[in-house]
Amino acid sequence: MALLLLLVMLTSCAAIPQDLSNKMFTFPEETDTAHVRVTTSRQDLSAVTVCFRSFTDLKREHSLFSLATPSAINDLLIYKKAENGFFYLNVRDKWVGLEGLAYKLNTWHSICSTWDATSGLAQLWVDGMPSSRKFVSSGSNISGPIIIVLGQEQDSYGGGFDKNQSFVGMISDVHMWNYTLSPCELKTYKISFAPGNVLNWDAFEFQIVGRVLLENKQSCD
Ligand SMILES: *[C@@H]1O[C@H](CO)[C@@H](O)[C@H](O)[C@H]1NC(C)=O
Ligand SMILES: *[C@@H]1O[C@H](CO)[C@@H](O)[C@H](O)[C@H]1NC(C)=O
Ligand SMILES: *[C@@H]1O[C@H](CO)[C@@H](O)[C@H](O)[C@H]1NC(C)=O
Ligand SMILES: [Ca+2]
Repeated sequence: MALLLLLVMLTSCAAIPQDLSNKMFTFPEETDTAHVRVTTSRQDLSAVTVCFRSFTDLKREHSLFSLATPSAINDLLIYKKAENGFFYLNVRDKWVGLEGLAYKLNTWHSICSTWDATSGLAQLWVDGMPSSRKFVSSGSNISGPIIIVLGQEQDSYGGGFDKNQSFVGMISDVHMWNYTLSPCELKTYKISFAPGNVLNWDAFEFQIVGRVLLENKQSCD
């Protein structure tokens, strides 16, 4: 009975939302294991916006945001290719390449991505600058139980990690909405935004696996 109670407490602890204002996840080394698993109970998204901030010195390709469902491993994947300014955006296991988005090393970047199932168009915003709007996938929702992974790229549902695609650096201010934010909101995400209604950094449900640290953001004032 006591064991059962402990188990119940442990599982519910993992699911208690935490206010991460002024915090960041630090991914301090290259592994094929360390990651943050983020939880949402949403199961049917006909449109989506994801925004976050990240900092890295990786010159190689790396995953920034990996969302899988049982029916589509790359149901929403934001992936930086090695070439300067080049990203892959995957939705529903389809992908497009987006060129010319300035991505300096050792700088905090504000990255947002939108997609909607009606038009099938996706767009990436880096520091308030938009990519071209490109067709990825239309007509079906992101549906089924969602696993979101920060720090690794999923090749299977919740796993299949490759250290050559892992993220090393810091990630903060992760928000997700079930609609596309307006261009004005995306342009100014750097400065201000309303909290996400699918993922909210101020009430964030997550589990850390391996060497990932939840730290205060660094500032000198
Ligand atoms: C897609 O999601 C929307 C919003 O949740 C829902 O109203 C709609 O029925 C879904 N479409 C399909 C084909 O499941
Ligand atoms: C990772 O990259 C290194 C260097 O390019 C390569 O030798 C190795 O085979 C890669 N590992 C995997 C699992 O792809
Ligand atoms: C988004 O989620 C809200 C609940 O937070 C719901 O009321 C709304 O209908 C959803 N919108 C779409 C487009 O599915
Ligand atoms: Ca992979």
